[in-house]
Amino acid sequence: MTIDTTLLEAFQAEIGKASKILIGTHLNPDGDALGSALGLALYLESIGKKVEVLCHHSAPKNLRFLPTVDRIRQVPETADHDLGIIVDLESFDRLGTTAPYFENIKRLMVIDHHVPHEAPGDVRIIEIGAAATALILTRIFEALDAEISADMATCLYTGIATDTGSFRFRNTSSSALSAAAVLLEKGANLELVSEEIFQNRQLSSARLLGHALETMKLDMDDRLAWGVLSHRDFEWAHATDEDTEGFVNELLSIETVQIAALLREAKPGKIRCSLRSRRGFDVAEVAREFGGGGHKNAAGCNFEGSLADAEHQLVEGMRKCLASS
Ligand SMILES: [Mn+2]
Repeated sequence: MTIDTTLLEAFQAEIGKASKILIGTHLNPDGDALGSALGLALYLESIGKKVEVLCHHSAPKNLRFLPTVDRIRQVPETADHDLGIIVDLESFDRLGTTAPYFENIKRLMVIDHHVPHEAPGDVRIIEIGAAATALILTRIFEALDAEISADMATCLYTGIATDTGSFRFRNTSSSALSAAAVLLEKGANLELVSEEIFQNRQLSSARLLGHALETMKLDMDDRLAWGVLSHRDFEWAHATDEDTEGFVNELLSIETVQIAALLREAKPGKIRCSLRSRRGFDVAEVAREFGGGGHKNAAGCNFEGSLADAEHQLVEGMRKCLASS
């Protein structure tokens, strides 16, 4: 993957004109969202820019190891930013409460790899084929011959490692692997990232995972699997929504399963769904039917109201998807 020269020039021109830059990313941030935002902030500061980083939510437990993570704010400390850059974001409302700070900013740039629903911004660097936003940024920094510090490398490596499921998902391209190699050379702390992200399950999370697997439901010759976690289950396990990270992949790892979903009601009446699929099955389409989105093999959507209703609707959508592919 190489960055288009015109886009690279546009990136440089926008950065060149700006002195105060506001970076934003999506709510419920993952490793790519925060790794990209913080890595970009470190780069911009290294070339003398004033930078603030906003996110609707603060960093989840497993991402608190990220260098400079404490700088993330929900509200900017200063005004008059002359450029906003939003990363890893396909739709404006995913900025949550930070959206107003970007809506009225002088110039706006978007760097992302999702299938875009909306196309805000004056400059859009959107590479749908890229495994992670952090991969796009790594390629930009390489093309600009930028100095990549060890902290920047750890942030960017985290983005690529998490969005590729530690280089196991189908989006793991040769570009993702070679960028990871470059970042390791620059001092990315692979051991820290691996331990913090992939071997750091809370006890509450382990209990809830056990429950989700035990009560898992199967359909269509065991090709469809889904788990349902009610608010009561969360209370029983003393768990929060972030404890369910990765559960849906456990369902998809079952030999026969082609489409998997996890429905969870961490807060009463608010149901969040994660969808995963093997090649050939487009769960982003299912998610879009319910106002969500994502990638072909990894998507999500939300429901309000009864968990049983949400389950009924989502399972219908998944059945249709499985039958039509
Ligand atoms: Mn991403």
